[in-house]
Amino acid sequence: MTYVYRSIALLLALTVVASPLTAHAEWGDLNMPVGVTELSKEIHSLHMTIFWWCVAIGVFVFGWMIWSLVAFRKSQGAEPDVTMTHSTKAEIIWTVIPVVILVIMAIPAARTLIAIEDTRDTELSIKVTGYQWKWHYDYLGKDVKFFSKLDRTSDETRQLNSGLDPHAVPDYLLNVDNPLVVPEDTKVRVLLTAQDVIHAWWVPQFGMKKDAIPGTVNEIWFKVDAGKTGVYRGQCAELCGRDHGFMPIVVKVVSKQEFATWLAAQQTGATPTVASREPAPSPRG
Ligand SMILES: [Cu+2]
Repeated sequence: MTYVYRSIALLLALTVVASPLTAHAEWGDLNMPVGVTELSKEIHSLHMTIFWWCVAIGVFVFGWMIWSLVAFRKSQGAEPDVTMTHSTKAEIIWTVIPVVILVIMAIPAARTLIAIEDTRDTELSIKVTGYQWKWHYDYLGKDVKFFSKLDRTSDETRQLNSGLDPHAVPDYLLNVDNPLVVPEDTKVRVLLTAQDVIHAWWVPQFGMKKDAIPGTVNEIWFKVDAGKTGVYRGQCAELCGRDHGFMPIVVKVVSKQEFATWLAAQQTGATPTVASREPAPSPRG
């Protein structure tokens, strides 16, 4: 047994040595963010459920393995069993148990997948079109549409030999001229498509990411929790050419009241954001 105690002591010593290295890191930062939407929370909770299942399986399998290695070592006079070459009973057990575990895991996973695809009862639909290299937002049925592209300051600064200091630009390369504005506590359906090549609309805090493909309409939805107003940022997440890294996404989540005011202002053209129009159709049609 001295060997076992020595091993435990070594493990403890290693933990003590390693702890100052990890003390700085916020443990929560290592995990997937919870996000600010109904779906992102559901996805996070599924992720945690499966994570703890995996931890339990890992502890069981490695625990049993390590115990077997230690308890039945040669120095303790363990004799190998050379007669056992096949056991139908063992095979059935180690097949049935994992199958049962997978089926149990599939239940919450299927529930979440169904929720992700459920776009019923949406209160607002926005068509998002990816362009090289900007986004176009169209509030369906609201007569509000505009382009959203990298903000001018970032764009000027990023040019080769611009002589401008990127550190002096707030939210460098992460800001746009016209952010997408959506109300909190509202189920918003996003219809994704693209004009030229494949892009992907991704705001990590919203939990969902999907490709925007020319000739195809993909759907995602999000419902930002009440009280989670603010600015959320994202990126194009599908390599779409030279300026793929320069077409950020900014979503401004506001109260329902503020959204109604903003929408009305857009409709009457009171602010310049509606001035950006769709480009003329390409010669190919
Ligand atoms: Cu893109």
